[in-house]
Amino acid sequence: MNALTDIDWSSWKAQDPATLVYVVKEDSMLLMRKKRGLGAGKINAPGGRVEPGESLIECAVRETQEELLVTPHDLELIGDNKFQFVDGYSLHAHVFRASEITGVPTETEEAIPHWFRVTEIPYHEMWEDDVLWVPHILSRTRFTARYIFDGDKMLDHQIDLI
Ligand code: 6U4
Repeated sequence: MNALTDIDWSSWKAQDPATLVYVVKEDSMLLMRKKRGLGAGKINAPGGRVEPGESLIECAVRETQEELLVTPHDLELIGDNKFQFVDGYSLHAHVFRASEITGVPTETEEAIPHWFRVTEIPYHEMWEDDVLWVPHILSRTRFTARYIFDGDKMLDHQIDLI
């Protein structure tokens, strides 16, 4: 499996539903350097796997609280990313934009927070796909996307605007 066409997407269901939360305030975006878990060492947004019985919004808020000790407000769903890994793992990450937080972003055991100007987002330190769709968060363009990854190498992708 190394191409999108190798998969029957109509019956695809991720092993793990997950969320990502991009806080955008004025001309800055709140990101973080991940210390552990999937994508450790990379710059990413707060987020993680949905727990049993939890809604997507509840997961998005909880993960942001756990990872950066802030509470995001006014969450808007902007897109969703279906990641199929060649080792069989799969993750469906629902992408939210938030326009407000309460609290001060603080380092935790999971991550170190960083504000970046939206013109200076460090795509070279992020997952390979992020450069393709993080701009849609900034423009509030809704999207749905599918990817094949081998580890952290993107083999194929398709992003559709909706
Ligand atoms: P545990 O250890 O289970 O508590 P958890 O925080 O639930 O960890 P995590 O952070 O290890 O999950 O991994 C899931 C996160 O990885 C999701 O929020 C999305 C992120 N992720 C995975 N592949 C990604 C990719 N290609 N691009 C991206 N984020 C990705 O931007």
